[in-house]
Amino acid sequence: MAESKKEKAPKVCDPKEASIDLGTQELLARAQKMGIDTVFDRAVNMKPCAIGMQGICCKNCSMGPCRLPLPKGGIEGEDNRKGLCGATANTIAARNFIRMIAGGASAHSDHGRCVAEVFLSAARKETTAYQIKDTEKLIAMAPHLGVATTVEVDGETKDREIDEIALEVAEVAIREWGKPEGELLYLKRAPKPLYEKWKKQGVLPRNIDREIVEIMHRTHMGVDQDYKNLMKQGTRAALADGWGGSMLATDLQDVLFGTPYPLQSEANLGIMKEDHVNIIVHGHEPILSEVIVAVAQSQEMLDYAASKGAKGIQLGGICCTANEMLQRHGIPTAATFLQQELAIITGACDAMVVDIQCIMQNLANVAKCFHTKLITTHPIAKMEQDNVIHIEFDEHHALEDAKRIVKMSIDNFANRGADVMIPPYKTKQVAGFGVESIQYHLGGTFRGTYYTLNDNIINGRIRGIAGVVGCNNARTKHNDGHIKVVKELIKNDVIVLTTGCNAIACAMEGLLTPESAAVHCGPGLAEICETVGIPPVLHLGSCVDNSRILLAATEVVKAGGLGNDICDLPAAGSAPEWMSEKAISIGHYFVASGVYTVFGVTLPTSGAPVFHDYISKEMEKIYGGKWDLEVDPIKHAHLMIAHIDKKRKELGIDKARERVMMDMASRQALEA
Ligand code: BF8
Repeated sequence: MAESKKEKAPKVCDPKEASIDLGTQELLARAQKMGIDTVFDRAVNMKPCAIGMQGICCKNCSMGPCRLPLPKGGIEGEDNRKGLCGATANTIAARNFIRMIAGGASAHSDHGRCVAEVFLSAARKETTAYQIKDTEKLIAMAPHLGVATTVEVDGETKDREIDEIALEVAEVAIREWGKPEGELLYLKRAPKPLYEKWKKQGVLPRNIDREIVEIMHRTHMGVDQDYKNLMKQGTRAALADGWGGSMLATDLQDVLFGTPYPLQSEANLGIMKEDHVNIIVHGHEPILSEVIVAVAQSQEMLDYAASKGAKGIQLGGICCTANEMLQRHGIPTAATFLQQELAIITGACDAMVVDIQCIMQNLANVAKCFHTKLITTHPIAKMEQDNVIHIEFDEHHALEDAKRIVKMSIDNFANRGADVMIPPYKTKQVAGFGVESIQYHLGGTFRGTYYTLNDNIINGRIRGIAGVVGCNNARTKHNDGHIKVVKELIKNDVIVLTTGCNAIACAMEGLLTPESAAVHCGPGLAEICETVGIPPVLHLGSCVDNSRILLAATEVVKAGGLGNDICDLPAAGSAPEWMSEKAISIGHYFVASGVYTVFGVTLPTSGAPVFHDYISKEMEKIYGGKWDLEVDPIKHAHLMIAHIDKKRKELGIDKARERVMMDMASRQALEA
């Protein structure tokens, strides 16, 4: 009888198979004992849709969804698959792919827009919570927006008032989202041959919003039905992200909150403290977290916490908010994307304050099992569950909002249950690198340039440069791909620039310390790290800070000896555990900037082999960069190393690993 049938209990994950991190394993076991499901368990119970995963399900009109499964043995001869309207597998996969670019580019760029709006308020002095902090960076970025930093007075050149520069920068920057004509101003920061390539291909973005809107139009039923033409628009929007929205977000944040500089901190859930009020800030925009940091460190709040029996206030970050608070203030990193539910499962999280992006809705369900206050703060990111508190954050009353949030967290300290379990694992990390600090560290005391870095690449101590970035994905073992790829690269003398959740994974593994070089690096890279005192993996910040990698690569090109364009460099990109649309946008602006870019897990293109070949083979002929997919982390790293070696050979430096310091004359000879 139906009633007597027992409901099958959902399966749970094997914690040891789910993550390489001990603390994560212990908290997963605790969650399972308490009957609380996490993303790791849900991944075991829900299989991904095989057709969607391959990129060949079209739901852009209500005659569908049309599904075009790829036959098991592949396709012999002509591919006759088509949807009701006749859309081919290539059209469908390309449309889906560029809609992902649109999603990612809009997330990064809307974040940038919010920063630009706050920047404008600060420049107009409409808010006291934010001020222009880094005037040097302001002066450095202004010319790229066509803003003069000097003024002629009676035939004499004088410095312009900082307030005046800030206001004009704010006004010009904000127009980049919607100006009616022209092209994005930052595109000219790219090496000239790259800019010319984009121009020739007709992919120079006009303004940020327009390129995203045009993707939505072109992928509407019955518009663009040529995968190459669709990818052209995907390229425009991705470039509008990397060299537009993201780059503006990074620059404006640096001017408002300070350009990061290397500092020491800690990482992993073990940073939470049983006798402190634990406030976890999660999301992406530093607009909120900057003020929370200031308020939580104020004497007023520390006294208030003490009055409630707490020894202090421990702030911790998750996802890219973690990276933002870390790189400017040394606030410890609590967790990667996949550990967010676990931060609450410690039982010690008095408040989790979230803004935008990468926030799982299940946090609300987990918070219901504990005393944790889950606070949403952004008008565009609310949750339907009734235990979620919404405190809308606004730059005009930022201090009051932050005080209310911190006070609420302190008041909640007393409501903690007895059963607290903070895993005792945390590691030291050095973070806060950027274009400016790499120049300082690797440029030598007197030079302050990229010459020394280039010399060491040319002489082979450093074999090449890798940008390893991106998310966690519950379909693959947490942090396993990140760590194996990065360790294999540094073992082979490839220096790694990292951002996002890869940076957090590396921090948790102890790879962001100078000492790790002696343990994990090949002899050349180990020697450099030891001499200069840097880690072999340089943490460049959050996902919008991937723009720092683009600019660092441009500086390497400018320093000479390694070709004329980013695609000439012995460099490669990687996202071993990606999951977000933002990763597709990032991947594509790297590819379109000339970088060979390898993704792990899966690519939503495998169901359309012709389209897949287009982005993973043909595209290299157009932009110098291309996509690739490799699930095995060691093979993944070796694809990157093989590409780096190919570039070394093309540059004529493949035999240069005998480590001779290059002077200017030898560098010029190489270029000739
Ligand atoms: O923007 S790496 S999981 S946190 S999307 Fe999200 Fe991915 Fe983490 Fe930052 Ni980036």
